[in-house]
Amino acid sequence: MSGYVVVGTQWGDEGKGKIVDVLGEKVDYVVRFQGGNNAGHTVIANGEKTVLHLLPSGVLHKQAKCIIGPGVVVDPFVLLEEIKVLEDRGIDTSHIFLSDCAHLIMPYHIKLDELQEERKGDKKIGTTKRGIGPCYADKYTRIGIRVGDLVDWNIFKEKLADTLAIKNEQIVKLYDKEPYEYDELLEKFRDVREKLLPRIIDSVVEVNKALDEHKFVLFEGAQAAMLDINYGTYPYVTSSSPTSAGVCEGAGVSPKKLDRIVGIVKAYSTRVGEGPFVTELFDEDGETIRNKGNEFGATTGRPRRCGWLDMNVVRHAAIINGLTDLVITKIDILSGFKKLPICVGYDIDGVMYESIPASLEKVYRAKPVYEVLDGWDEDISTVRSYEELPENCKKYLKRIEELAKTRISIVSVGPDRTHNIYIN
Ligand code: 2SA
Ligand code: GDP
Ligand code: MG
Repeated sequence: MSGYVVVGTQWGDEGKGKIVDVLGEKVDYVVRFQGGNNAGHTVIANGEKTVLHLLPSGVLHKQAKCIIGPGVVVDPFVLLEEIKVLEDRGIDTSHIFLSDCAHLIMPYHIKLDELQEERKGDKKIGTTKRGIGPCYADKYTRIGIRVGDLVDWNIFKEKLADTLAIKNEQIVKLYDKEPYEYDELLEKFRDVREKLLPRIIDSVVEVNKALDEHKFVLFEGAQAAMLDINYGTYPYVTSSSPTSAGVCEGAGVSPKKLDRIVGIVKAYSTRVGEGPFVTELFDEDGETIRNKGNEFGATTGRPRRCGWLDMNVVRHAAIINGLTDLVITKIDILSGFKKLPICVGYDIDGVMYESIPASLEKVYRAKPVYEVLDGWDEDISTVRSYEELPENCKKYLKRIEELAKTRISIVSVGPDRTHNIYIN
């Protein structure tokens, strides 16, 4: 069995897409298990940049069957556009499949995401406005429409009628906006259905069979632990579980089948959207990181908030995911800083915390407790072996391993597929 999981350990944008693409060369399957097109996963191969939102980041490898799993929420219009963009570039897309259990993001979900954010005013979450929260809400309220419902047009027509009646009531009564026209909406889905039908599969059966046959299956997380609906900084989170537990739930796979759980750690912290961020920098160092690291949302283009590495966050992720390995990314961006503070705990009202308290108010009051390491000046983007790294860079990496109690197996020193140091 080879079930391999890649998850974000911070607030997303750690470089999961890059690492999934790198590992994707050797795998039989890449499976997304949660989130939707709120994700922006960047892959740079042969000098060409591809930003993926719904498609698994293994898509550039023809041998890797790419599955959008049961726990994902799917905007079918975005999916078809993403597939078209690849096809226009001459990339084969015949290996892309979609679970019949995945839920459909409907146009009214996107509208409601916008309206809910507007209504919250300065208490807004800072969502990507892709309809993610409202779609998951309908799933759990049991009025969602699933990809599999598209297979029988009569079932789809009936479900759309039932659900639209409820959604229109919300849109009109709560927000005083125009209702959606049933016929118009239905018509939009006629073409979508035709195009998606050949890609709809029972992914649970297929993925479990592959694991039983010892095929290599890579599960690709979107977002990250601190955005987890249960264990993140609620309510400033996304509406799914971007953790190894999310794989079991969102791909229909037993925990017994997960062999390695790889946490991607950016060498510093970023966050996009609202919510507490204990090590956030508001000074020149923050600006330097944002500019050097090109820290802008891969889906919305929003500037990402930047700060020092927070090991309380990474430790939290290591525990809830059961991480077996760490991959450190973007360490090249830290070259040139004289001093590199690492947050090793929070001081909250005089008490030292080495975990993330559930109370948001406590996290807002937390002061970072830093251990300050010496930096290095060398450009490390051409380094390909651990031994060649500057001594202070090795010390930084060693300290991360100690604090997370987890080994580092890859260090990424640039955005390209080839910019990696492998550690045995
Ligand atoms: P949502 O849209 O309901 O999931 O938003 C809820 C919170 O989750 C955050 N979130 C993200 N954070 C980092 N990266 C994400 N993907 C894009 C990227 C983001 C972008 O790769 O850069 O382009 O802005 C992502 N998706 C969701 C979001 O900011 C909210 O805090
Ligand atoms: P994801 O959401 O976790 O897949 O990450 P994103 O793609 O949203 O953001 C990561 C950004 O960092 C992308 O622009 C990547 O091309 C880039 N990147 C990934 N790894 C490295 C690295 O080691 N060094 C540098 N300089 N850039 C990297
Ligand atoms: Mg991203």
